[in-house]
Amino acid sequence: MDKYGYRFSFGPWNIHEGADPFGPPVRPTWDFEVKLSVYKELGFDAVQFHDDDAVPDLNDLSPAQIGQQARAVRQKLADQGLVAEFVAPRLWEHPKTIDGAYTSNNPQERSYAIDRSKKAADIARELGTDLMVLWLAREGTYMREAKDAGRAAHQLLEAINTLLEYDPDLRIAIEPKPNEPMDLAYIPTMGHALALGFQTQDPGRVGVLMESAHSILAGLDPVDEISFAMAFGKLWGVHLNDQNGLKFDQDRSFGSVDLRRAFNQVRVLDENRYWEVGMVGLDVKAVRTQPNELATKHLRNSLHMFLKLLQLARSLDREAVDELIVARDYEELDWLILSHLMG
Ligand code: GLO
Ligand code: MG
Repeated sequence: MDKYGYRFSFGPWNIHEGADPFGPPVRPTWDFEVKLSVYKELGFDAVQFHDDDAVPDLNDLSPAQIGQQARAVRQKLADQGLVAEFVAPRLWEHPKTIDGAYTSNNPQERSYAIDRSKKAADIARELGTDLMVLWLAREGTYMREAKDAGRAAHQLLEAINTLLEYDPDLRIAIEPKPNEPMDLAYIPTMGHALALGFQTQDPGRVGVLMESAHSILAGLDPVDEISFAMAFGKLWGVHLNDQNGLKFDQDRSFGSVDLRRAFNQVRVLDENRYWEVGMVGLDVKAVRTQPNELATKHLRNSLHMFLKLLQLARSLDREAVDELIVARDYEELDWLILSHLMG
């Protein structure tokens, strides 16, 4: 399979048991090793980690034990010819993160969040990656009066500065999302994430990760979110997927809802030579109805969709597009793109 220099990744959570808020798991849990064994055959190169995907129960372990377990995982990756893309501190499941992590109203809970993130940075180093992704899951409110958005911005800034200081080699990519699990999140869009990054003490080490469904949930176009971040050299990761309207975060297979929107995401990534800066992460979930033994097809479909759309992006008649732009004949341009996509 020719991947044109692109590298692809997903996280262990993308092979999942199908539970939703209204029903229990419908598929058995796959052992981590079993998950690792399917990456290569599906065409993937790298693994995305939550800190505890790599080191389960890390809160109960000493730094030495954490290091030892992380090194064992690195060996398992190497055995499969894989690498780690990033590590993300899981700051949304522990009782101490109920009211948020870095923006909790309780100072002890805020310091738990910082300590946990430092451990995630240690794990990233052991796994051989310098990238941390911050999905700020619970940094927001259900009740607006419960917190102060200005104070929250400073708390987030302080947390990121602390991590940058803690590990001088670490790069941080902020993954914005407007809602879910919170009613309203403090870092809902690329603009917010970039603004925060530029205010830190070392802006060169803070970038963003764009997830298609999150942009769509914010009422924005993922294509422009990609372009905006790339205009400043800040797009260090993507979570390509799809989303059918404004509802719960669906993590549908890439391109399965809106082909043209997916085509344009691939087109702008490629026009900006994304393969030189980051991996193509696919944050997709198999629908609940999928039988266990067929529960990786969403990953296969998403990767193949990217490659097919890449061919379409590269075979687009650019001269014809430019002529139509000069003539301001955007209806003809519309038809040219649709005809190109329909083949
Ligand atoms: C959820 C997020 C989540 C993150 C992952 C890495 O909506 O997309 O899947 O990407 O936890 O931080
Ligand atoms: Mg994501």
